[in-house]
Amino acid sequence: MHIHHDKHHAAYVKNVNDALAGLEQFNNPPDGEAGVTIEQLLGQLDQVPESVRTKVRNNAGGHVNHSLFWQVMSPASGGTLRLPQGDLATVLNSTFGSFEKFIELFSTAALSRFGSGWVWLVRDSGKLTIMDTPNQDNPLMDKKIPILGLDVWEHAYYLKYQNIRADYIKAWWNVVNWSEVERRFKEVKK
Ligand code: MN3
Repeated sequence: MHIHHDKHHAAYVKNVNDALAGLEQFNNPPDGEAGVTIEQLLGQLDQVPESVRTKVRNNAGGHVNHSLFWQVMSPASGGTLRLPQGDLATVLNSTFGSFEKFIELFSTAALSRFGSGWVWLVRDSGKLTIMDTPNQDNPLMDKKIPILGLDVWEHAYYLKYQNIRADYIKAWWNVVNWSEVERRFKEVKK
């Protein structure tokens, strides 16, 4: 996770800054305008010049994805120590049948994602759904709001789990920070 953060995530940050460096509209908004957050940028990639659009998509996506990823994990916070509570628990149960069923469906999506990508729990038109994205795409590119995300690129697990993605996914549930997921769920309910 240290290498993942210090090398992989850092590279996305550097690359998106490089890609946006010459673009005044994303760096120096006119007086009185608030500018564009990196999350907003993901929803308006069509406004990025075509010459750097793919680079911005991949690296802004990489930054936003990993920023969420670190926040939805914490040591000894998940697993059986602390399960989702409150409204999130209620909605997970009503949407997926049970918490265990949600874990099973999310894990299957994570295992089935071919190649590099991510699996997400998203808010979509008032509902919670599981989706996956290729590369560093983020649900915000499709107007969906992620509240939980799992990196299933090989770089996320190869050093510790080699090619056994299933073991990585299983272990990851032990460090999911449900308090943070609940906080994000409340935010998108507003
Ligand atoms: Mn990664």
